[in-house]
Amino acid sequence: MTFINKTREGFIRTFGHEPDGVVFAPGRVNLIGEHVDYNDGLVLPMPISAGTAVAWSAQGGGRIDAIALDLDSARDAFMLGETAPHQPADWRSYLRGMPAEMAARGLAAGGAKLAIAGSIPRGSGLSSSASLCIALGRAVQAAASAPPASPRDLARAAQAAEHNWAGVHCGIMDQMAVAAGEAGSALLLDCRDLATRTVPLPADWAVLIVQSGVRRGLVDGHYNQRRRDCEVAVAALAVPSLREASLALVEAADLDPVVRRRARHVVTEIARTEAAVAAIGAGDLAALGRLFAASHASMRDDFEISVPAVDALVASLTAVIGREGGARMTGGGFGGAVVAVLAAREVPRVSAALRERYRTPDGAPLDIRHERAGGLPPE
Ligand code: GAF
Repeated sequence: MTFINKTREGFIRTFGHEPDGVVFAPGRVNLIGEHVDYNDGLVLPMPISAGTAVAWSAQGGGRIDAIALDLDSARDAFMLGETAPHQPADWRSYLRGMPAEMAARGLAAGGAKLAIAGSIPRGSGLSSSASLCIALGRAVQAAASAPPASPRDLARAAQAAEHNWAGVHCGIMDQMAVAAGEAGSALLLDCRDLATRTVPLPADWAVLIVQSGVRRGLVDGHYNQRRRDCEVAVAALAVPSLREASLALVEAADLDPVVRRRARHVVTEIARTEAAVAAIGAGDLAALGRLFAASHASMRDDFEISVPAVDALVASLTAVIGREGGARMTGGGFGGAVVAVLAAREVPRVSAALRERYRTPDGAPLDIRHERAGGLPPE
């Protein structure tokens, strides 16, 4: 049974009737451009086949009744406009926050019964929360019989739900990738003005997503601390944002050593993202591999967001891929998934060799997902 059908069946089991519809929003994997979205930088995420499905039916009176099918069938119910953030932050933060932030921006959100299911491993750096918010936004908008809002408007509401309802001061990359990305292609997003360009991957390339087995949460403070470090750098360098800072300026300025490393990561990562788009356009897997290696080293040494298990996985994957492609940690950091780009014909060999070389910290079987250039329908 497909994921969409399972969600529909869960709705029927819960509410006793057919839903009016089922919406889907993907997760995303970031190919390169990490922790630069909140510095007005360039990022290159790609939607993935795993995501969030929401079966919905409209109900009057502005009431929301929701079930999280794969979170022990946990329930939540509230009236639109009369709800407060859930403490501690969990899926209900997004359920309550997304319609509220939509309403705050003049986007229609109607009362609904909602059955929610997700296929993205949580805490893996693949944007399960942005996927949840965009899927919820599409569902409550459909329940209000409203025409679809623009991807930007939906993305901004979802970002505000993270900030104001879950306490994560994230950038806009994940929400834009999920709302505006095209399956099987990367999305070059300029976070200064939200301009987007679809960057198709060569059809004979593959993207692999491998779970390190270390779960992380963005709410644990590290993420917000990195953001504050960047703000300190911006103030000390007297630039509007780190997008406007050069590497020479960062190296010459009188900065605290930690702040200098953070700024150096951001400035060099933005340049690597531009170079990666050129490498993809030229079909140059070796050049892209070198950029991935430099990006991972920068996250490990300058931004200090990697962990030993992730470093070990990146090293193993890089070794088995060889020159034609590369691997790096993806997402907010401190665990989660690693992304690799390589020739599609190499996927069976690389997967088998990696299973020989890398053991997850708890000994669980290695989770390797293959995203094809050109895309696949939702799982
Ligand atoms: C998380 C955040 F939500 C994004 O905004 C981005 O900063 C990313 O970490 C790091 O690139 O996914």
